[in-house]
Amino acid sequence: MGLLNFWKKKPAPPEEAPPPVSSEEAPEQALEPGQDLGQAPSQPEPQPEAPSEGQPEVPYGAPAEPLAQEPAEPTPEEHTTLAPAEDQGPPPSEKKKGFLARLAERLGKTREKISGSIDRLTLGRKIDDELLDELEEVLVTADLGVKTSLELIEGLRGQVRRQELKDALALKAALRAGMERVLTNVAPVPSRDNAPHVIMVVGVNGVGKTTTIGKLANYFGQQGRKVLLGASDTFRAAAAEQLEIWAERVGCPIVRQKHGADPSAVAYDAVEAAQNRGRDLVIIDTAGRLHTKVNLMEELKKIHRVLGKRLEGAPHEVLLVLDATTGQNALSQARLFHEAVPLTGLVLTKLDGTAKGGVVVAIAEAMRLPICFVGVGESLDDLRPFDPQEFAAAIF
Ligand SMILES: Nc1nc2c(ncn2[C@@H]2O[C@H](COP(=O)(O)OP(=O)(O)OP(=O)(O)O)[C@@H](O)[C@H]2O)c(=O)[nH]1
Ligand SMILES: [Mg+2]
Repeated sequence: MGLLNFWKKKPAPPEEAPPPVSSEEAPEQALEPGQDLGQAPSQPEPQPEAPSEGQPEVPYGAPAEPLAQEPAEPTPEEHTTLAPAEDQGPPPSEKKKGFLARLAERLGKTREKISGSIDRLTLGRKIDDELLDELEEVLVTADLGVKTSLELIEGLRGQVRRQELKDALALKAALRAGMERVLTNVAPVPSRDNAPHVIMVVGVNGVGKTTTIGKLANYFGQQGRKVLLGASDTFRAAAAEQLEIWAERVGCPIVRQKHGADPSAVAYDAVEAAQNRGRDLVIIDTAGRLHTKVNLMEELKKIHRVLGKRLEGAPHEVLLVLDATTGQNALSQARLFHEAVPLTGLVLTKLDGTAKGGVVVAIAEAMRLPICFVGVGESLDDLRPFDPQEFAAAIF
């Protein structure tokens, strides 16, 4: 279990505060202190698409797709700076409770959709086959997907016939157990121990990639990991600046180049810089792209290849970020991204404020990919390793 274990690895002894990126250290071309500018990133391959000049006919996805969102700069939050451990607020147990409470609160719409509907459905009624048919409809509309819903309901039918599910409470408990089974039953990721460990983050426009990277850098930084960010979104204006703001908040270095630079070259540089500077975790941001745009998916493949040329086995993880509010569309995104670059895990963002949280279950089942993290808000600590039990508990 590489990925999931990787997240849980024993924290290294906390390093001294990593050098924050300052604007002096960050000239236009390559902002990484210690970056060897003279050493041009090797260009192991010809460049099929140069995002700088020949702009893709469709600007990385936005207009055609209703799900694309105008990405916003991260909002300043009270708890965005890495304070010394003592100032980090409540002890972990309380923190966990706090997050659980928040998760439950923010999954409110999904819970209302599923749990609330079961309450209404069962009110004064016998739990029988007919009721299960109606329940199936509820699950489908909560975006669990037809196949998953059908399987969950089929799993309940026997229990209903044996009259084991007498009331709404028992029905919910059985459904919750079924959901947990689906979510836990995902393919393991081959284990790897690497320095630096390279994570590439991909996804369509505005799903929350950059925000997630900021949160991930914070999460791993707090565990004593030496994170370095690579700004391979060289396409969208101000994308690198946005990532830089996160790097500053978290206090980790960033490698970037000028707008329009080859994203693969930035990725290459980032790994090289991490090796030179003893950073043990590199997270590469990429431009949002429509999963249906073949040339943009080719570019993603190229980044993937170039990373592998710089460091054997890299990227060790490819995380697809999915916006939970897009519901079933997330499934086709997952499929097409997985065809382009082998995904190792998923991150589901914006689980706050959507009634479509059920899509988590559908995707986990369909893709057999672990859901590594979920995002439930816009602040630095609104990201958590995904826990099936916790998730199912928050829904019911
Ligand atoms: N409510 C909520 N908002 C989120 C979450 N994650 C990200 N966002 C918001 O989603 C918007 C887009 O986030 P970005 O991180 O810029 O998304 P992106 O995928 O990097 O966007 P592009 O680089 O343009 O493709 C921002 O307004 C974020 O604050 C989340 O878990 N919950
Ligand atoms: Mg971004």
